[in-house]
Amino acid sequence: MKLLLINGPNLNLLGLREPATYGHATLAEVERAAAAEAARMGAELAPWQSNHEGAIVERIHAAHTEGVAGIVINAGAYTHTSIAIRDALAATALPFVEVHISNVHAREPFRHRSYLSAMAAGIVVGFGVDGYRLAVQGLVRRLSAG
Ligand code: CA2
Repeated sequence: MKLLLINGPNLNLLGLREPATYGHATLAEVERAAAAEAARMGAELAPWQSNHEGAIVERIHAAHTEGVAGIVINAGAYTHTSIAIRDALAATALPFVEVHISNVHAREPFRHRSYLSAMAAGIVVGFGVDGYRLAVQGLVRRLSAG
């Protein structure tokens, strides 16, 4: 079972800035932990990050043709703005879990709206970087259940 982990804009700064909101773990550490969780569950996870909306759209398209079974995505601020990323996820029809490190609902009102949530298999919000591991677990279980 091949999974794709997509992190969007500014998440390459994890562990380097704003630790009170986003924690101390680096993106590389988060990606390793998510891949290890996938392996523990018998799946294979490929991590990928981009700061560019169009690149994320194209990565989602490619996932479809690569035989990826499901996606874990933290689209960062594009969560709240990007109809293009929503449309790409809808077009591939791959199951995906939306992750947010912070509790977006306890933050500014503009973070309360997600263009992705209505189509997600599940959403993990506010558990810090542990959310990625929880998302992998949920996605593998969902895919295994058929
Ligand atoms: O809580 C989340 O995971 C967010 O997706 C993070 C986005 C934010 O725009 C969303 O509303 C919620 C921002 C990512 C910024 O990542 C940084 C990481 C470390 C230091 C600075 C920014």
